[in-house]
Amino acid sequence: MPHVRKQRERNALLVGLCIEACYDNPLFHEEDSRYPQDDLVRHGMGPTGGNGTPGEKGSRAKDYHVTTELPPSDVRFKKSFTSRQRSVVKIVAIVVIVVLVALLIGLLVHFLGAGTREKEEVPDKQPNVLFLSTTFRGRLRVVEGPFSIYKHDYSNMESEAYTLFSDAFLYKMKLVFQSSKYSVEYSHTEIESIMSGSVIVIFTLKFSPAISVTSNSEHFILSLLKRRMDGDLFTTDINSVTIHAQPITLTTTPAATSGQCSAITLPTCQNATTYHNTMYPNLLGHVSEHQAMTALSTYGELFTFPCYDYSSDFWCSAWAPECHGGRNIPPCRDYCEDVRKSCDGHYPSNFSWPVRCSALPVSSDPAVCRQNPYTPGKCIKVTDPMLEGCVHLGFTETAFPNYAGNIGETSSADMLMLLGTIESATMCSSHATYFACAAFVPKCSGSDVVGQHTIPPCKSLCEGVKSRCSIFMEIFHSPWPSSLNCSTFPDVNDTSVCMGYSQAHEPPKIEDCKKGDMRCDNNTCIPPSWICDGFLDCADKADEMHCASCSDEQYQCRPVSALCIEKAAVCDGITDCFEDVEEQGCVKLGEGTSSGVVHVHNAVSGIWEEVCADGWNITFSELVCKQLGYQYAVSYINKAQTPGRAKATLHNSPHNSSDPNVLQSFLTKSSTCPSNQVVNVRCGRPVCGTRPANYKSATRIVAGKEVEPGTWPFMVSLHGGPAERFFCGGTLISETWVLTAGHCLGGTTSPGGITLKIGATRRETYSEFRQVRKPKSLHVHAGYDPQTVDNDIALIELATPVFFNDYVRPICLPKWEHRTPVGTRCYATGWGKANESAMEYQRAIQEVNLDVVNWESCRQAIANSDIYTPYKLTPNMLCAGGGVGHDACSGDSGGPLLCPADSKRTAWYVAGVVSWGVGCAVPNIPGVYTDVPLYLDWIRNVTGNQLHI
Ligand SMILES: [Ca+2]
Ligand SMILES: [Ca+2]
Repeated sequence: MPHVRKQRERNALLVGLCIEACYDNPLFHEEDSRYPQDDLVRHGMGPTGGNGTPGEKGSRAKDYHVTTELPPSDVRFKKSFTSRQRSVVKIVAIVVIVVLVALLIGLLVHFLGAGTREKEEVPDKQPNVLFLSTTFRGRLRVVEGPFSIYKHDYSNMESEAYTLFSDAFLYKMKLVFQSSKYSVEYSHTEIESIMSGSVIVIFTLKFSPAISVTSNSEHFILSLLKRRMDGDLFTTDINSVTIHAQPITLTTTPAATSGQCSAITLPTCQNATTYHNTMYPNLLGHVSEHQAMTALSTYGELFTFPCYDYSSDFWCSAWAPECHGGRNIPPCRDYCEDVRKSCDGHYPSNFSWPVRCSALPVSSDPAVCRQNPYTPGKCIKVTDPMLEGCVHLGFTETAFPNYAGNIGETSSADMLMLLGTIESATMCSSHATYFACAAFVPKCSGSDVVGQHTIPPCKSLCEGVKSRCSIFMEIFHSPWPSSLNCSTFPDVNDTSVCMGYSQAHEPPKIEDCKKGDMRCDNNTCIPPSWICDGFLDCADKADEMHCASCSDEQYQCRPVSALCIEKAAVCDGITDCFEDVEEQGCVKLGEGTSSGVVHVHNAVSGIWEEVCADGWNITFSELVCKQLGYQYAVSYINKAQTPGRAKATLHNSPHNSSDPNVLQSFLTKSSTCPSNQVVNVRCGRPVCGTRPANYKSATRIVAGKEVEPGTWPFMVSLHGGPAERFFCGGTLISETWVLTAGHCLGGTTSPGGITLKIGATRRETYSEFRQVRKPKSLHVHAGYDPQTVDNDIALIELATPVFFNDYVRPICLPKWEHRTPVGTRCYATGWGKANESAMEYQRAIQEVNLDVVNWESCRQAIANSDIYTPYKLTPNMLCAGGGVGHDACSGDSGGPLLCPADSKRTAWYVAGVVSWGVGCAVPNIPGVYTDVPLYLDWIRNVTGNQLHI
């Protein structure tokens, strides 16, 4: 079942990812208070703190909802094979495995010989295996030919004579075995010595893998040598040829079988199988549990490697075999073959399949050998602790294969954990877990008499969950299983036919608002501080209605100013409100793009008036472009005005006391335009990194660090699925390009599932400044590695360009190869959690001041941290922060580290992309960012050099 393996590996990867930080990606965290994290989990160690016995099944996570939990074995696996001793470990492992394999086969066979020989298929035709060997030691005397006379130089392995002899002899041996039945196993010959007098060669024949030594095999090799070494170069004295296989031995000799069954106490196999008794020596010859445990420290991987649902059971059946009637029972040959088919070739490199299945018995008698516990279609109890959640939902009995093709609980639990994680992290669908249970541990019903069958999830449930959650599965590199085809499921409100119909058809849940919150737009909660604050947060305007003070003819200065001004004073070029907010956003080109007919806003009539071309010159064009956030005007042309449109005409000079830098100062409301022409202006190159709507005023105190609309006009929020669930941040770098983190897109290939919101600081609510866009294409850096999070950077191209205004602006890219100097005071901005234990993402953008930190000291701080993280700082990463309480946190992923582009801190560039960290704001441990200046070439290539960087 190769697809099972792939799935498991993917999920192991996913799980590895979860544990390996990505702490700042909400996908890797739960937002729901039902599932509080515990300390150990948060520290990435898994529930046992990493101290559990390797492969200990009992130590697996109890609550699959907690996203960072996973079987600690997976972590350990990763750790053991990512250490610097990797290659040494591998070599040792291979050597010991070879030995163990040999023993396994040898002893199993030996064991069979003792107990079940009569059950073997062809007992009399197969000679008894004595033992296994990789080495045969032999000697022979050369009696004729050019090498038959001893030369003194034969004692000197450096000599020409020795080399000549050796080459010829080894070549001859190769020829001998090449055409024999050992052509595959034969590896090479080594000359131990050439004895004087007559030429006597002491040599060893090497076989790999080990071959079974029977009296026949020794005899075969002997006669092969006698026969084939006779003639041409090396005529041998037939009687001189001897051969002697070297048995592979244990360091300790197995004790005699006691014949006493006792309870399994080996933790790895305790409660991991359906039997409870074993006996030592086991089938591998370990004489005691202690010896078996010691061996397990090397071979734990065999038990936990995610290649077959029952591989743990299989290895237990050798390590702590079922003891029955005073005898140990080996696994059956078919069982061995099933595991081999799934696992062989999938172990870590060079960790090859270690068992010769053909040495195992074939029988359907459970007293002879242990059958594969996988019985297709048979109802079994759900027992895996990871599936407890499903048991609670009533999925107590199941049968495999399930609806995704998994054949056991382990791989099913992985799928369940994935969907549970996604559900709690993104709230994509409140039925995701229920669906996962129905699909992965489907309810089994019926009996032996009437026939057993599983009940599938209903089509509507399946389709609902798929449409809402599959985008997040892709991000996790684990796309919706192709075998899980919703359209094949029935859809009736009858739980004996399919599960989850009523859930799929229940009305959408009304979100519970916090105490003091106001509900608007049917299902949006608005905190009290956003009510009557001058910013529309409800599409139905409920939050800004009945806000007292101003009359209908008046304009309320915002934000949170009680000042009322006459509407005629809006967009008149004269400051009336603090920070002249009423003079912002008064002009636009066309419908809001970088070119088009110049419009000015008339607050009294509420309409946009076209500006009359009479008196227009290039200075006005420049004025308009600068006002709109562009660096210069490219051109302007006059064009006939559309009949019936309202218009504004130019004055020769601004009104008294008005701002000469805004076009509206030069305008007067008029209905005449003698030429009947208007102006069409085209602006060039947006000003980047500025924040025209960022009002830092002593008159206003911002609670906490929440920023107001317009403060960071480059911020983008990424949302997934039809419910548009927030999951990552991003930064606008041009009208059509958004920069984010590689891990925010992960394995996503379909842009359709993602929605981007630009210009809104409040991520879930309506905003009049918000521009919503769909991606046209996604570009994750080709070097992005989910295992190391190196090159954690991605670009999203928007399907339609955004309109720049005071609330939507591009950020500057760093100057070419300009590495941000250590000590630079920057800002991290995002919707991330206020702290690690916070349950919810921030409703509005938060900002935090951070200093860029020296790379090497950051590397050391992370490496020396008590808190486990499998990531290492790479040269592509930048560190910032490390002060108490100052850090990016979960949910900030993909968002920017913004550093000042000029000494006055009036413009900003994106120095980093929030990537990962050790916890949130752990003292002295900085957060880690993708070092953007290193990726300018890449950005240039992907965007087709449209960004003028
Ligand atoms: Ca409001
Ligand atoms: Ca004014």
